[in-house]
Amino acid sequence: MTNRPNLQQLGQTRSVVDPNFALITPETFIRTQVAGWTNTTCVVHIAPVMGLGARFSQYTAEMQPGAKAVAPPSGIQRFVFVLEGELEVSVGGETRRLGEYDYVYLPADTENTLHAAGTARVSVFEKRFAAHARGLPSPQVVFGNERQVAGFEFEGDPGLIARKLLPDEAQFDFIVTTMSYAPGATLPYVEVHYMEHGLLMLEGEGLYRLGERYLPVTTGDVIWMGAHCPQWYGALGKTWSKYLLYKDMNRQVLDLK
Ligand code: UGY
Ligand code: MN
Repeated sequence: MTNRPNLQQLGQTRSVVDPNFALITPETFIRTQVAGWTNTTCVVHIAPVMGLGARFSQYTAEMQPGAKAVAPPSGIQRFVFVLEGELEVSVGGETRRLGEYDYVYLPADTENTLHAAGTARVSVFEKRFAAHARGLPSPQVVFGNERQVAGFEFEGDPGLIARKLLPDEAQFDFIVTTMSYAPGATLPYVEVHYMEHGLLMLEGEGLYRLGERYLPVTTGDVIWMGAHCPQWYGALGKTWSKYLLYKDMNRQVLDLK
């Protein structure tokens, strides 16, 4: 008999769902099938069906050997980030192999397939392409590796490194970045902004301020932050922490619902 009882079995969890944010922790993840993905189980973390105002989806796809995914329905963009394993992306007559921390951005209405010969775990963000951006050139397919993206010091702090995984250009209506924190580093101020976020803790641990709560977070946790959700992070532990961060960008402010 352990003196550290498993509190999950007593109805306890670190997950919190609030009207303007959600912390969703792995002990509450539920696996399901998602249309367009075969031989794959998905954990859908964030989706408009939450009813809290999210305008994008974030899910983890666990691909089994031979798994495939076809492009999402018309009008939807997809960003895929490889957490573990390898997969092949076929798009524009070209097939590329992606490994750990590689990623691809697939614009809306672009024929493509994903295929995993072995097992792979990927983080996926999807967003309906914003109509206002249609006067601009279409966003192009983007491939990259997070570890090869040049970082920059966020607000001049060498302990807080940001990396932009997508071009910071007006035709893109969202961006994905990573934020890396040395132990003890923090966001320099509480942010309040009208853009929403989806976040996956990739490495390390710390304290996330969401609204009025300070919540311990660790690798594997997911966070949704709605518009104007006060947010701040402080890194704890003895290693750098890093999170993957979705943020909507470049839209007409009054078109948002
Ligand atoms: O740029 C951002 O919005 C970012 N610093 N937010 C965050 O880390 N919660
Ligand atoms: Mn922010």
